[in-house]
Amino acid sequence: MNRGRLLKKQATIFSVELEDGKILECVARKNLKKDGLFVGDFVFVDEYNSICKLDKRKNILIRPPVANIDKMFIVVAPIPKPDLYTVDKMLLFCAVNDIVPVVCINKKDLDEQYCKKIESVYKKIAKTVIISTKDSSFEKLKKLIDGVCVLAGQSAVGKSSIINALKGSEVAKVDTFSKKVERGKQTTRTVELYQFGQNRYLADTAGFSKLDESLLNLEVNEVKSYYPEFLEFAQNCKYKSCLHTNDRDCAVCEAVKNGKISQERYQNYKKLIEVLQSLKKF
Ligand SMILES: Nc1nc2c(ncn2[C@@H]2O[C@H](COP(=O)(O)OP(=O)(O)OP(=O)(O)O)[C@@H](O)[C@H]2O)c(=O)[nH]1
Ligand SMILES: [Mg+2]
Ligand SMILES: [Zn+2]
Repeated sequence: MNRGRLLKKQATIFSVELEDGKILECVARKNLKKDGLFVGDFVFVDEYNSICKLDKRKNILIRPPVANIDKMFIVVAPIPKPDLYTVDKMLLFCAVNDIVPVVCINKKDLDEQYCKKIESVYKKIAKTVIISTKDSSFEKLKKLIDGVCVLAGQSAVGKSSIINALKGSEVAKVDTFSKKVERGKQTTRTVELYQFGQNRYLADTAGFSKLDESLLNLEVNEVKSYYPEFLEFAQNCKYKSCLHTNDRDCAVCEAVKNGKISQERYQNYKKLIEVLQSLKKF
C-alpha cells in the first residue's frame, strides 16, 4: 500500500501524488464514500490503484471542500465591495483550525489607496499583501506558498486569475464580473491543488459569500480572545468576563470610540456575538 496526497477530484477519478512524487489516477473503493474524500487528504492506494483508506486529518473546510489546510489566502479587492464580516469569520476559522491566515488584497491597479486602507486594518491581525494580477506584484504571493494553501474569498475577487498569473498560463477559468452576475453563479466549481514545488500547493476555490457561524465551533465568551487588538484594552475592563458589547465601564468600547480599534471590526464582532448567542437558544 502506498500513501499519497489527493490533489484533484473529477467525477469518479482521483489524482493522488505518492510520496515519491509520482501522480496516479485512482478510483475509490466502494466502502469509502466518494463525497467523504477531499483534496488535501492523505490516502492509501492499493496495487489496483484504488484508494482503500483515508488517513487522519488536521482540519477540513466544507465550502470549499479541502482538507489539511496549512495556510489560507483570504482574498479581497476594491471591487466587488469587500464583506469584512466574512473576512473576520475566516480569520477566526483559521485561528481555531490551526491555519495561517494571509489577507491578500488584490486589484491594486483599480484603487491603491483603498487597498492600503484595508491593509491598515488587517496588518495588526495577520500577514497582509497587496497585489494585482495585472502587473508583477502577484509574485509576492508565490513566496508565501507553503504546504496546502487555499485561496478563499467572495466571487470575482480574482482567485482564479491569481492561480493563472502564478502558473503563467490559463489553468483556471476566469469570467468577467458582469458575466458572473449574469450567470448568477461562480465560475470555479471544482477544487484542485496546483503544485508549486515540493510540498507547496495552492487550491483555487469557488467564491463563497458567507461562512456559517456554527462552523466556527466557538463559545460566545471565547471569541474576544481571537481579537489581538482588544488585548491591551481588555485588561482595564471592570469585569473580567466582559464581552465588550456593553458600553458601561468597558475599556474596549472606549478604545473603539477613540479610534484605537477599527469601528468596522468591532461592529462585526458585536454582530458575531449576537448571532452566536441566538444560535445557543435553539
Ligand atoms: N483590474 C483588475 N482586475 C482583475 C485583477 N485580478 C482579476 N481581475 C478580474 O476580476 C474578474 C474576476 O476574476 P476571477 O479570477 O474569475 O475571480 P474569482 O475570485 O476566481 O471568482 P469565482 O471563481 O467566481 O469565485 C475577471 O474579470 C478578472 O480579469 C486585478 O488584479 N486587477
Ligand atoms: Mg474562480
Ligand atoms: Zn469590556
